[in-house]
Amino acid sequence: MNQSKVWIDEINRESRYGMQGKIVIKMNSLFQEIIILETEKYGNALMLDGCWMTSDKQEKYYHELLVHPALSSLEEITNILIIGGGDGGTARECLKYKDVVNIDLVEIDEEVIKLSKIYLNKIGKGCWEDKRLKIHICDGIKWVKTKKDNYYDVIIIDSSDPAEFSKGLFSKAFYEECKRILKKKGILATQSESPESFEEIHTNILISLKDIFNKSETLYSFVPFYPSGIWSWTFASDTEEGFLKGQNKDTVSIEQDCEIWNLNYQIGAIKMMPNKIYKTLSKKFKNEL
Ligand code: SPD
Repeated sequence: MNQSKVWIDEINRESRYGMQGKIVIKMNSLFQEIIILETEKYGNALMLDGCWMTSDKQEKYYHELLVHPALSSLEEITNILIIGGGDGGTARECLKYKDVVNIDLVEIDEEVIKLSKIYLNKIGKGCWEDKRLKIHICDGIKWVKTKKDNYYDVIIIDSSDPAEFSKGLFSKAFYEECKRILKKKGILATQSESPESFEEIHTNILISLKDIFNKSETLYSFVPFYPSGIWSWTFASDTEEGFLKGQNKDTVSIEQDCEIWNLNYQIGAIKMMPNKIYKTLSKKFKNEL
């Protein structure tokens, strides 16, 4: 059947962020509504519960900035935990580091992985066949509670926006558990929402991470069809050494392979904190920023 194109919008208060295309999949999993839309400009796009997650042709704005600031700054990376990330984009970027031995990808919704393997395979690419990647269909909050102390080098939270089943991933209790299972020099990386369209959630994430870890930095950049376009990623650690300084031996070759991220871009993005966010944080952290 020759299906006609429709507009699908993410509604964020009184704004809409939409794309036009053909619906490839529209279904309800145990957790959420899943839509895959085939568009001309952005390729196949994934929407979960009314929120855009990713698409073939804009995902690098998101995944490269979530992964490389953390991984490029560690000399040794053995074990990585990805919470969420069922489209495979985050795992694909992590697997570029040759020393990575094991990645636990913990995704609550099996359907997201199954559909991504079929319809978003330009994003995950070969990650699904890489033996270093282990898939666990499980709630990330439960997963971290079962792991022993000092286990992961990097924990990456590639979540959707806070919703009934995912809001715990934005809580202080969850970040504390992450810190417990991170190695001493380990880094937590999380998407930290938009300073414009989710300002309160965004500042709460930054405040929680600053309260819990010795160091944290937030990068600001763009994801074309997320609400308001401006997005953020936050990195936190207790390390005293070279935090976000690009010291991994693979950094130069990975920079050459990336479309958006490089160390210069990263330095600029760290300086992009909107002044209103800076002022909010300054009230609490005074001379520590
Ligand atoms: N508003 C959308 C936030 C989604 C962040 N996660 C996207 C998943 C891509 N791997």
